[in-house]
Amino acid sequence: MPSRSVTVEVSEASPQLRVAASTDAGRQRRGNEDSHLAEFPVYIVADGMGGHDAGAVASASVVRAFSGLVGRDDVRPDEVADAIRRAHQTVAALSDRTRRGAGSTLTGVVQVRHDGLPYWLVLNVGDSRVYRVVGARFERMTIDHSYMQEQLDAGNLAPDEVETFEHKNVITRAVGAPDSPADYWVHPVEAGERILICSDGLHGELSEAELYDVLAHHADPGEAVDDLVQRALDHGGHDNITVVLVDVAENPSAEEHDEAARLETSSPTEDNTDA
Ligand SMILES: [Mn+2]
Repeated sequence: MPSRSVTVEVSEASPQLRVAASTDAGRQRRGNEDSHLAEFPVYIVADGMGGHDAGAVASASVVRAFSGLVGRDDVRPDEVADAIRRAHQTVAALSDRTRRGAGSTLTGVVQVRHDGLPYWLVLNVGDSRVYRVVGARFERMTIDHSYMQEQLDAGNLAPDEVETFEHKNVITRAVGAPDSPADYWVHPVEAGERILICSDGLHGELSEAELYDVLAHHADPGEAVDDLVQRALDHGGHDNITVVLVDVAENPSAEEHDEAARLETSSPTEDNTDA
């Protein structure tokens, strides 16, 4: 029985964020080559590849390249680019040393500051993904670097053929591989938004409609993450599954008002009738 735990964390540096994360080896793979980091202001997933344990070592070193940013609320975009550069160097060196062609995907968001305001710096190398829910809108924030995406872009593959496409696992950029720059997008942090970061062990098993359904069903990030991982396992768990979910509070001050209102309206007599 693989161990799996979901923790919901609210860090002091980011009281407006509720974060849950979980990873599972799945039902087919012996080990787990995914790694993740979900500590303010860094929320990233890395999916390693390579012989023996090279994939696990690669994804772990990608994540470690970001550890110096943890706990800071003043990270600049160029520091994120530096972390990615360090990750590239470390994995490329590992690849050379072990001759096992180690590589890793990397995707996620880092909260950065620009002119005193918080933004998400969205980053991606490979085919792990970032999605975002805001209101009833569900959107993908990253574009896969994969052979499948290239075939879609070229019009050689129709969207309804994706499910049965043979070469789903072929990626065209990887951390540690040549010619693999990261894509970046910048996004203001928005009240009430929910950011999902995942490896292909999740988005390869669940349709985007099902991803959205599960997210819409659970207000609690820990429950949402747990349900997502369980469904990926139920769909076969063909690959390692990693899920990070970052919830931005609707409106922090409104929430405090709600709490105050609840305290005012609950009297001891009401509690007794309930019991
Ligand atoms: Mn994978």
